[in-house]
Amino acid sequence: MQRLTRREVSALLGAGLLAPLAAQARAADAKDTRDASSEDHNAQTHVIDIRRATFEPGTLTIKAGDHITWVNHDIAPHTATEMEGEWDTGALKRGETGTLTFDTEGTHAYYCVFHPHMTGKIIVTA
Ligand SMILES: [Cu+2]
Repeated sequence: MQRLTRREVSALLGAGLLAPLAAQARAADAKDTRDASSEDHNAQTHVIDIRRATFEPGTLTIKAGDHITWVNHDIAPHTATEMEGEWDTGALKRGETGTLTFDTEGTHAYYCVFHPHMTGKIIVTA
């Protein structure tokens, strides 16, 4: 079980390492690409767009080991935060991205801490 902690995500944001991931995630959207930075075989990066205070798609099914990149297109800052705070992208300003890896099967409900009516669901399969 290896999820990025909030501190690790913040570290990535601080190092400016997440911006290039957005472009990488776009490419991964269209085709199956291997992620050289991961030890997982065939791990994919999925993109969830945040637009008009909505997570798109609202429900996403992925495989264990896959990555998800949230991209905020809104002027307002948003977060993707697990309901009980188990994981968190931190605040994403307009144009910023946050990427997390999901290694364990299960269903994750999440929301935006700034706009609690914004909710989404991630289903991680084996
Ligand atoms: Cu929000």
